[in-house]
Amino acid sequence: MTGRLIFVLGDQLSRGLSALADIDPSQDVVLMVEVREEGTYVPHHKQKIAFLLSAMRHFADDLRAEGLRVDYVRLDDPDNTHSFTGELARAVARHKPQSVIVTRPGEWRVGVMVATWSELLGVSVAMREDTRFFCSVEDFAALTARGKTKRMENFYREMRRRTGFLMAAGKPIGGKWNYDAENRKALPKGHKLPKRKRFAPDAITRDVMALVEAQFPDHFGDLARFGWPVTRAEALQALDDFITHALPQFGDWQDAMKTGENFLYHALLSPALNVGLLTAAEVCEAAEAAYEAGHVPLNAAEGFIRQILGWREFVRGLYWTEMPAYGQTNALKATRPLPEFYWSGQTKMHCIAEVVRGTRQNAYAHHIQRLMVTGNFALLAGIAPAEIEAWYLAVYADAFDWVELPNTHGMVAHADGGRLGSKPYAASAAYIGRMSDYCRGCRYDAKARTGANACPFNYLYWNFLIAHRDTFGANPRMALPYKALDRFDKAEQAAIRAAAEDFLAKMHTPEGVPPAQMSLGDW
Ligand code: FAD
Ligand code: DLZ
Ligand code: SF4
Repeated sequence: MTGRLIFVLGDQLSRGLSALADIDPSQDVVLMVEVREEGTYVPHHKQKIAFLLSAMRHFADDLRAEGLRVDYVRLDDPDNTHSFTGELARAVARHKPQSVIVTRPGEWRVGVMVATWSELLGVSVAMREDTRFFCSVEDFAALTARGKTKRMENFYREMRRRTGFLMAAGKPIGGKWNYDAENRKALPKGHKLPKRKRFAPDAITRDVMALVEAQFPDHFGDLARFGWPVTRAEALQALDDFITHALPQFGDWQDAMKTGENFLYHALLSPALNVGLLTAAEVCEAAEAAYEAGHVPLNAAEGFIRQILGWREFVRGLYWTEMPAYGQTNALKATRPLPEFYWSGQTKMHCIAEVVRGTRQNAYAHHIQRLMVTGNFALLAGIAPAEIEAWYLAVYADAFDWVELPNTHGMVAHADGGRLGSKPYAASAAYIGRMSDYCRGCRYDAKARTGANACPFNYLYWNFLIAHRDTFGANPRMALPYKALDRFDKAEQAAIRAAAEDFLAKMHTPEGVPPAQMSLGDW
C-alpha cells in the first residue's frame, strides 16, 4: 500500500509544484503518464508533442535522482489506455494509494476530468491550487469585481504595485507605467540580428522524436529543427542567453517581422515557462536585475515584464474566472471554415506563407506574426472562432488552452465582444508593410485597395469595417478608420465589398485556382 499518489501532468514540471510540496519519499509515489488523448484532442505539432514528452521524461529522471519514486507510463506501453482517467485508474489499482493529489490543471477540459475521479475511482482526490502564478484566481476575481482592473493595463499597474517590479517609493521607475510608444520600430535594412541559442536534441529527445514520427505521422510540423530547452538546466541557459543577447533590444524591435527570420529579439521562453521549467517570478527578476545592472534599457525591461506580469497573468485570470462561458461566445458571428493554407502555407499572400513556414519549422511564431498576420487575416475573413482556436492550440509549442484561448478568442477574433480588447486588432496591408519586409516579396500590391492585384488584406479590412459598422461605428478607438472609410465614394465601397465577397467565396482553393489546375507556380 502506497501513501499518496501524486499525479503530475505534462505542464506541471516544476519542483516547486504544490502537489509535490510535502512529498514523503518513503511512502508517496509520483505518477506521470504519456497518453495519446493529450496528443490528439487537437492534432498537435510534432515538435510540441516531442517537447512535452522529452521534458516529462527528463523531469521524471530528475525526481528519481532526488530519491523519489516515480511511476512513469510511456506512450508505447502496450497496456496504456491513452487517457488521463484510464491511466490514473490503472495506477490506483497498482498502488492502492490512501489518496490522490493533483495540482489544478491548466485547462478547463482537464479540470472537468479531475472532478469525476474521486467518485469514479473510489479514492479521495485532493486538488491543490497552482501557485506558480503571481495572481491567484481568487485575487483576480476580487480585483475584477472592483471594476477598475477589468482591463489589462490597470491590472498590470496593480500587479506592479503588489510585486514591486520596477517600482520606487510606490511609483513606476522612470515616471511612466508603459513605454510602448518607443517599442514599435521596424528593422532597418542591413540590421544584424543576434544568433539565438538553440538546444541540440539529446538521446532522450531523439528517442521521443522517433516515437512521435511513428505515432503521429500525419500531424502538422517538422521535427528537423527541434531546438527547445527540455530540462530546467537548459531552460536557465535559455533565459540567460535571452537576457544577455536579446533583451537589451527586445523593446525596440518587438513588433518587427522579417522574411526568413523567426526569432528576432523575442524571448523564446514560453514553452519552458508554460510547462513549468521556469517560473514567471524568476524570469521577471532576471529582467529587472539586468535593468538595475545597467545592461538593459527601461523600455525593454518594462515591455518584457509587462508581457509576463501583465498579459500572461491577465489572460490566465480571465480564463479561470470566465470559463466555460468565455469560450462559447461568437460576438461577430463569424462562421467560415479555416482555409487549407493555414496548414499548407500555399498561398500567394507572402506574409501568411512566411508565418506558416516558420510555424511548421519551429512550432513558433512571435506575437505580432500570430496577432497581425494569421490572426488579423482570420478576423477580417470571418473565420469561426472555434476553427481559429483549434489551429493555434495545435501548432505552437507553447499552446495551452488557458493562454491560447483568450489570446485567440478575445484578442484575435473579438468573439468575446471586447472583454479582452477594447477594439479589434484589424489592420490593412499598410501595417504589415510598415512592420515587415513581407510586402516587397509578394505577388499582391500592398498599396492597391481593389483591382486584380490588390492585397486581400486591404479590401478585407475595409469590408470588415463596412460589415461591422453597427458594432464598431460608435467606438471612439475606431473613429479614425471610420472617418477614412467615409471618404470613399459609394462606387469604391461597392468595389471593396465585391472584391471581398469574391475572394472569400474562392479562398478555399488557392485564391481561386480550381484544385485540378493547381501547380506550385500558382501559389
Ligand atoms: P516574447 O514575445 O519574448 O514575450 C515574453 C513572454 O511574455 C512570453 O514568453 C510569454 O510568456 C509572455 N507573453 C507575451 N505576450 C503574451 C500574451 N499575449 N499572453 C500571454 N503571455 C504572453 N502565448 C502562449 O504562451 N501560449 C499560447 O498558446 C499563445 N497563443 C497565442 C495566440 C495568439 C492568437 C496570440 C496573438 C498570442 C498568443 N500567445 C500565446 C502570446 C504570445 O504570442 C506568446 O506568448 C509569445 O509569442 C511567446 O514567445 P516568446 O517567449 O518569444 O515571447
Ligand atoms: C500537450 C500534452 C501532450 C501532447 N501530451 C501529454 C501527455 O502525454 N501527458 C501529459 O501529462 N500531458 C501531456 N500534454 C500536456 C497536457 O495536455 C496538459 O498537462 C493539460 O492539458 C493541462 O491541463
Ligand atoms: Fe501580405 Fe498583402 Fe503584404 Fe502580400 S501585400 S505580404 S498579402 S500584406
